[in-house]
Amino acid sequence: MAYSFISFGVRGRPTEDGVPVHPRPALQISWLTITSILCLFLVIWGLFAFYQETSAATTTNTLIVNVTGQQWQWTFSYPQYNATSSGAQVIELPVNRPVEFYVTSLDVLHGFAIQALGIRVDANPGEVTSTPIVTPSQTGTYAVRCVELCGLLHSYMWEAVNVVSADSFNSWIQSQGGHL
Ligand SMILES: [Cu+2]
Repeated sequence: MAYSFISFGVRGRPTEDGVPVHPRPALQISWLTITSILCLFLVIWGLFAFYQETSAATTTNTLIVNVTGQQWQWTFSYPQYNATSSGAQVIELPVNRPVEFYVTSLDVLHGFAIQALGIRVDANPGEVTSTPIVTPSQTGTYAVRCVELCGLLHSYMWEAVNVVSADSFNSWIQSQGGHL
């Protein structure tokens, strides 16, 4: 752009028409070819990285958490442990273990988000949507929020997530009625 401004710029009112543009097939074809190859390269690279991540995740012991939104609370269940946490206002996740959320809704559209883990997905009635697999790497307390305006008490539709050590998680799961 800078080059064009300097070498082709005209000050004031132009007095004559610019040079007509002639087709340059060699330039057009090479431009299309080069940009197509670049795009293809990025697509193939992206797909390769995506599948690599997906297959790596399925071989580890991913924790599955089912999430159900309803006006105006979240219910979490841990199917691998037969544990359910309903209206508890706090759930736990083990640190350094991959986790995948399966999200749905009982009534209206809700939005399930844990900002600290980079998770944000719609909770649709009648549909189950899975999130990307994430691995919490630091213990601490984070927030689960509803990020779709879903009615009167929407702003109260949040819970805390405690990311804890594996031992604490195991005892918490048992306190929720789960079996290890
Ligand atoms: Cu909601």
